[in-house]
Amino acid sequence: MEMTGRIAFVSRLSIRDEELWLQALAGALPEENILPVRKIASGDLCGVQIAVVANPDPADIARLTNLKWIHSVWAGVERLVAEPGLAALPIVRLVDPELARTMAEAVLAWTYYLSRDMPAYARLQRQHRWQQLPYRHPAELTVGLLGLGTLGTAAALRLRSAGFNVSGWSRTAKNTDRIERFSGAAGLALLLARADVLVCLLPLTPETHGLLNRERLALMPTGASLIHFARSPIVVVDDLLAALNSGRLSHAVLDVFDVEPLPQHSELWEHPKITVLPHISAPTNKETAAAIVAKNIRDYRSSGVLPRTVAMNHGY
Ligand code: NDP
Ligand code: OXD
Repeated sequence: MEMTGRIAFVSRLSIRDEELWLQALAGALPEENILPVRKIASGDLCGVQIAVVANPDPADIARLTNLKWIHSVWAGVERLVAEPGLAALPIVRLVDPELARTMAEAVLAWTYYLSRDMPAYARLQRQHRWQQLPYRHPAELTVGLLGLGTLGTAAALRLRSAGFNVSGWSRTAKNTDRIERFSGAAGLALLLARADVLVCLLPLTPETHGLLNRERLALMPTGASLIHFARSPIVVVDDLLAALNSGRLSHAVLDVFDVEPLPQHSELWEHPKITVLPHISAPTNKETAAAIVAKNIRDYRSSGVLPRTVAMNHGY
């Protein structure tokens, strides 16, 4: 096995953002030659064995005919997994404790936003109304976490430390201290029924696409809220709007959308029960991410063993 050769950076980012990534990667991996794919001479493309990618154009990856594996600097890899041309290539996704910390912070922040009734107080202020709503202690509320992976587990622990009750749902059944865990369709129904705040941190896969539809949203307690930080198609937006408009659900914090940036004409911008966030719940820290990519590539160079790869049969 040849353990040297160029590494291609393949992305559809702006030139500026691409430069920042290349700087961070060069700083973390000075012994490697990492170039944007467009700067690699066509005769040298066949020498590239590793691609570091951020929302890549599959056509660019197809030009790397001897690629051995792909390292995504994003945590969610649903587009790579769904790309037929890439099905045979091992994909490594970003697993970064700093990303998990940032996401856990966001989950706690927006859970407080809902539990301390900030959307209601903002409405009351606009109406010049002085009205005190009952205080709810965190221990009175249950947060249902869909997904208990790297990000979901960090969020669950942060919520527990803040005193919230936490129930989590994952594909495989596990035991975790102080977190009630569910799996399977029956488990999901039980979790939804007790979730005052539902937080979605699932990967987008064929199983999770459209998961939160009318029937499932109807299982949540009246007045419950949703925080969606994963991928838009997991929630059926029309069904969510119906649940908000009918008063079954009280509020939704959405960080992810079918089209990003959210188009100007979208009705979601003006909806009084929706908070629109521009995909900022967990911004990637380029330095910590580059250090993780560097470690994975160095380990591979020295041992020939790939880091943990995405399970293509499960889609995450
Ligand atoms: P992980 O792969 O570590 O965790 C995924 C979790 O979802 C696991 O607990 C897994 O179960 C569970 N899961 C997967 N499929 C199912 C299913 N069919 N039924 C029940 N549970 C399921 O992912 P991460 O925690 O790292 O990331 C989660 C997602 O967060 C990413 O895929 C991405 O879409 C999103 N994200 C969003 C960001 C943002 O800024 N908005 C930033 C980063 C990520 P099990 O434990 O059994 O495997
Ligand atoms: C994501 C990421 O998957 O930013 O959204 O890593």
